[in-house]
Amino acid sequence: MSQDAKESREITHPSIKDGWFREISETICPGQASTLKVEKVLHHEKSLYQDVLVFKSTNFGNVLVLDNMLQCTEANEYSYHEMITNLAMNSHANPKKVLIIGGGDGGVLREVLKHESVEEAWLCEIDEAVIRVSKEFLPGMAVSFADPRANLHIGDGVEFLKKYPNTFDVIITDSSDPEGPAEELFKKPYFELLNNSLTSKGVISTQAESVWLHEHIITGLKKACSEIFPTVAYASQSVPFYPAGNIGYMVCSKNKDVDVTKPLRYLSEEEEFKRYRFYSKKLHEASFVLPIFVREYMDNI
Ligand code: SPM
Repeated sequence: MSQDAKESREITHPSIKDGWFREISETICPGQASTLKVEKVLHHEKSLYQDVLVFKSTNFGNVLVLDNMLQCTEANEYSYHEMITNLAMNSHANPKKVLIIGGGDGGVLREVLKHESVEEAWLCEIDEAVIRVSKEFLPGMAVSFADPRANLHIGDGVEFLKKYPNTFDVIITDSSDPEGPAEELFKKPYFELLNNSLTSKGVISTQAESVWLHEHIITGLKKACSEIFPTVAYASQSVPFYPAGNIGYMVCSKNKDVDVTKPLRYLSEEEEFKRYRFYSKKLHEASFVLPIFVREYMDNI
């Protein structure tokens, strides 16, 4: 085959059929599949850790998919990244040193560095491929890797945490689902390490799946966190690109006197409109108000 023919050959992927990407997982979203219409596959590789796919969707910009599970769409990623970041950042009085575990696409890093108090932001991502493809295909998310306050470590989050006790004011875990490389990030020993790496009034947030689909994951996380942190609360939001249109976060603080459901720091409404497209003080507070069926399985843990 000539070089020209090779270059023009279309990339295909098993999760794409008849021009539609389908996210199917009998363990993470049993009996339900999210679909997005594909304009063009931009990149596919098997990295050291996972299957990495990027495609251009017809309506939602470029899309990152890891191990067949959709991570974010360019058009709406801000909804997830603003919430997972600011629920934690604004529950700390003065976050100077921040760590992101995972988050190789750079979306959380971008949001963390919007805070003037931040002197250093570290990002520990196990898979260099995620960072590399995000810089190429998701530039609006990867924009902050060039910030002088950003420090990048390619490696295992658990091993990284062991080396940095009592170091970070805020740690945000922006992981994929609890299968494959992220499995350990949903277990109690991981939260013990987070607790150990936080400064005295430190705060964490971690992606904690959907109230509609993942009762077993959420209750497991709440139990583990409640055995370690004096302050634990679950927040939930609507999101267009995850199954059931919903995603949640476990937010915990080492400070027993802080109420993470009410931000310690916030902007005027005018400033919020300049800085954010989704998060606001009001939405911070509202995201912790949970439906009765969720309180039934979570309140007594
Ligand atoms: N920075 C974006 C990374 C996204 N983190 C993944 C969140 C996964 C949510 N689970 C959805 C359930 C089905 N995949």
